[in-house]
Amino acid sequence: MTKALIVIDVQKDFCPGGALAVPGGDEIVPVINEMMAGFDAVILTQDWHPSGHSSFASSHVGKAPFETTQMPYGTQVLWPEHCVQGTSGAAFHPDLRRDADLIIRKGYRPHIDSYSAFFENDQTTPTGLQGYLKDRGINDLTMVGLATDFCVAFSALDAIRLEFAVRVELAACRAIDMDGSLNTALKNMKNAEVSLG
Ligand code: VGL
Ligand code: ZN
Repeated sequence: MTKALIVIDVQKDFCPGGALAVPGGDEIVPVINEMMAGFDAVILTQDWHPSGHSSFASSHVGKAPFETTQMPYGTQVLWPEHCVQGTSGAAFHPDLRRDADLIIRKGYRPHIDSYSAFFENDQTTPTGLQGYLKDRGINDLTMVGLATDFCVAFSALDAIRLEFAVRVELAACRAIDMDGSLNTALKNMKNAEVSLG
């Protein structure tokens, strides 16, 4: 088994004080830093939206953050503006170790959001991560980061579909948890046989 740690979106905007703060988001940073030594590869993902991105409520007339809208690819939650390319909010948490092998950016196409590290929300546009892992012979993934119920869960479910062995280390994740989204995500991951720690 060649094992990778996939660190999802540990960025300033998802930590307390940020534009889309996840409660306790910063608490996981030392836990993740500590875990990094135990893997053959460490990969960071970075949510990376152009300004005016279609996942922002401000891009839709009459919509407020956390409402939903219909996109060509299905229902999309509308978010506060966050992780805009090149802004300080899009930067990694300042204490997160940066000595990773790869940083993969996602959410940079204006008209489509991307929760998963593998595919955008249309479930078909690839980010390239699958090819990278395959080329390196990596078949075993541990996922940590933000947020459990969105980007971490979508990444874990896609990884199972792509036939990786997948573990989500819940002690190194934090959730947004809106309208029962955390319970739904946990249930979906259990049903898909993601190993939950
Ligand atoms: C995320 C909402 C919007 C995440 C990213 O990282 O879970 N959530 N963009
Ligand atoms: Zn985003």
